[in-house]
This record gives sequence, structure tokens and C-alpha cells, in this order.
Amino acid sequence: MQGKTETVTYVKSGCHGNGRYQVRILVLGGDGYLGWPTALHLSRSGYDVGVADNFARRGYDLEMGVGSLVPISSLHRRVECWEDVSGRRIDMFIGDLTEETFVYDLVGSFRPDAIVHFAEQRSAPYSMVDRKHAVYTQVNNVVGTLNLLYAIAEVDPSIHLVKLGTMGEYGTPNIDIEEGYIEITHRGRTDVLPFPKQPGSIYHLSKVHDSHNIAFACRAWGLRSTDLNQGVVYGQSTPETTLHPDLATRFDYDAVFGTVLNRFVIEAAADEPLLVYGKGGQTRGFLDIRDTLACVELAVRHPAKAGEFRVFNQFTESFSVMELAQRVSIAAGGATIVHIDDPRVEAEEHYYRAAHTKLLDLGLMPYLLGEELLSDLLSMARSHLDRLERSALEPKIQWRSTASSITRRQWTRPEHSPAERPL
Ligand code: NAD
Ligand code: USQ
Repeated sequence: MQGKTETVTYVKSGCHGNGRYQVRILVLGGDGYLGWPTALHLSRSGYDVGVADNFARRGYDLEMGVGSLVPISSLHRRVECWEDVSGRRIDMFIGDLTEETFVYDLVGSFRPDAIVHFAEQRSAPYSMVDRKHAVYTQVNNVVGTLNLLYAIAEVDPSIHLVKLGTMGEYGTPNIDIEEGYIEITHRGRTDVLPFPKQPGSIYHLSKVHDSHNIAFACRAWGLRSTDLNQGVVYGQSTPETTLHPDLATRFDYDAVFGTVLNRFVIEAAADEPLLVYGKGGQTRGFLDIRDTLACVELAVRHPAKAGEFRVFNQFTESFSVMELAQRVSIAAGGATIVHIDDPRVEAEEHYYRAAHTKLLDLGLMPYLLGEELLSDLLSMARSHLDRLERSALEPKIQWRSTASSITRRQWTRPEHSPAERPL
């Protein structure tokens, strides 16, 4: 059952007189692509929601000279609009998680039951620009999360931390990927240990560091946490964001922040070639943005136990990059697919099979990738093409180099032969 709107009540003994009150959830990174629609979804579901953000994401746009294809309103306007549309208030906190006083004040004043933590620099290419961007990414992500762990431990260790991790923490091993842990027998002894991590970028490494820090905090201080190892998200609309244009979430297409399926859709809508990096055999887990919201709510409704660090693999289907390009091309009536040299350091063909049953066991009913969604996304992208900066489509960050530029420049469409046109 998706798009649920009933009011959620919650019992917590010893609190608020008769012990019944609305669950309070802080959404960190609540101005971002996923954080904003998640905040709306949780608010509509009856939770008392607060959002926190430092607008770093809007700053990266200014740095790169690009912007979301779909126009987005300021956070102030978004919150105001939501109150007009729904009658529900979302509390807003502007600040940086790397500043400890902000984090302690935030947790201490809002007193959440759960914290959903999206607030990190999330682009792998951005983390690979140069030393400055690498250091920024790891300090921002790791220090922000550490501040949060200390604030939770000192203010209220019963707060459930729902942390957005990534499937990219595991890399692409030549064995099946488990959900967080693997049973290993070594020299006659057996143990259940964290699944080996082989992250593929400085950004993905920051998520691995976070996971280790959170697991340690659960062991040492009895915190409770769910690490949502999320795959690549696609889509732009949710039942709440479509209620008013000022509630829209971002839709990125640039080579730094645009993720692969969203980029292919926008490239097809703009009659640009779909840029497949290398052979296109790179296989990843994917999910619809509406499933991100559902998964987060499932994690919140079924909290981890005190001292538990649990891991859910949050994706619904696996696709190779080439499969996605072909699907988008067909949906767009025959868009051109072009292979360009892979600017990243990654296997272009590999084995990939990852477990993802824990969220299904909790009741997730996924939206699978279908023609209707692709057709809706293509129409939406076409309606905003006046905002497209074509030069931002070109990948300029070379992962084999320690210094790339992210400044936009004029670019030439890659050459392609008719043979590369699909079906
Ligand atoms: P996003 O960049 O759109 O949103 C992140 C938000 O966090 C931004 O609004 C940003 O301003 C804010 N933020 C960053 N650092 C902050 C700080 N120090 N203090 C306060 N706010 C800060 O990213 P997104 O696509 O919404 O992703 C959200 C989370 O989900 C990230 O942690 C990301 O790693 C994870 N994730 C995303 C995807 C995806 O496909 N988008 C896939 C897997 C995991
Ligand atoms: N790719 C292309 N063409 C493009 C863009 C990407 O072929 O135009 C390829 C990449 O080489 C890569 C794959 O598509 O093999 C996925 O790239 P991506 O940019 O869509 O995703 P990624 O860099 O892995 O990062 C995104 C989010 C990140 C999240 C991650 C989940 O930005 O926050 O953690 O997806 S996962 O991939 O499971 O690690």
C-alpha cells in the first residue's frame, strides 16, 4: 500500500503525561532532492516533522553554474506552501551539521523520536574533482555524522538514527552481496562480520567511514540505527510534490549531480545522445523516488533495537547502464546511444547480485520501472527544456586525475554512427 495518509500515533512510556503523542522526526538535508519529498510524505502521514539544511546543495549549483531542470522554490517558501496546502507545519532549522553547537541545539530543542539523515555531499564525481573537493566531502559527511552521534548519545540515546548510506559501499565483488553482514568460516571458526567494503569514490568512502562510526556508537553507547544502503534513485514526482509547483523537488541532469537514469531521460528529451560511460555493463541497484519515501517510513515505523546497527539494502531492481539507455531510448522513440570513454574508475562489466529482502519483509510494495513512468518523466523533462544548459551534460571530472575542472564550457556533441542507434 503506497501513498498512505492515515494519522500515526505512537506510545512511548514515561513521556508526555498519558504517554501518547505524535512521533517527532527530524529530516536532515530536508531541502535536498530526497529530503524534501520525504519530509512532505512523513508530514502527510501524521508525523511531526522538522527539516534542517545548510543549503550546501544550492551552493554547488552556484559553483558549477547550473541548476535543477525543474525550478525549485526556497525552503522558506516550500514550508509556507505546505502549510497552505495541507494545514500541517514543518519546523525549519537552518544550519550546518559540521558545527557542533547547531547539532546539539537542534537535537535538544526538537527532541525527535527519529532522525532521518540525508545531509551529506552526495555526488561521487564532485568528490573526485580535486583535493579540495575530496577533503570537503569527507569532512562534511564524516564530521557531520560524528557530531550527530555525540548529540544523540548525550541528549537522548533512544533516538532512532535512520542514516542514508549507499549500495556503493560494497563495490562490485565477484560474489553475492548480503545486507550488511556475511557469515564467514575461517580456519574452522565461524562469525557474522560486516560485509567487505570496496567503495569506488572518495564520496562512497565517506559513507563507509560513517557506517563504521555509527556501528561503533551503537556498540559503545547503545544507540539504535538503521543504515539504508540505497541504490541509485530515479524520478521526480511524489504524491505530495505534485500538489503545488512550489513543492517540487529538484531534477538534476549535469554530469556531476545528475544520476544516470535521470540524465538519460533529460538527454533523450533534449534530443542529445544518451552518454553511456564505457561499455555500459556497469550494473547497479535502482529505485523510484516514491520507494525512497516508503522505505524511510518503514524504517521509522520499525525502529532498530537499543545497541543495534542494522543494515537494509534499499533498492528494488538491478539494471546495467546499457539496459537503462535502451529502455529510455525506446520510450523516447529511438534516442541515440553513444559510448564515451569512462571518466570513472570502475568495472565496465562485472557480476552483480545483491540481497534486498529486509524492506520487502517489512511491507515495501515497490514501484518498478515501466514505460508509463519513463513517458511521464520524458514529458516533464520536455516541459522544462528552456532551463537546460547543454554544456553541463559533458562529464569533465576524470577520476584517474587528481585535479579536474568543473567549470562549464562550450562542448561538441560526441560523434556517433547509425549502428549505435537502438532498435
Ligand atoms: P541532495 O544533495 O539533493 O540533498 C542533501 C541535502 O543535505 C542538501 O539539501 C544539502 O544542502 C544538505 N547538506 C549537505 N551537507 C550538509 C551539512 N553539513 N549540514 C546541513 N545540511 C547539509 O542529495 P540527495 O540526492 O537528496 O541525497 C540524500 C542522501 O541520500 C545523501 O546522503 C546521499 O548520499 C543518499 N543517497 C542518494 C542517492 C540518489 O540517487 N540521490 C542514492 C543513494 C543514496
Ligand atoms: N553513468 C553513465 N552515464 C552517465 C552517468 C552515469 O554511464 O551519464 C554510469 C556511471 O559510470 C556508473 C553508473 O552510471 O557506472 C551510476 O552512476 P550515477 O552517477 O547514476 O550514480 P553514482 O555516481 O553511483 O551515485 C548515485 C548518487 C549517490 C548514491 C549512489 C548509489 O549520486 O549519492 O550513493 O548513486 S550507488 O550507485 O548504489 O552507490
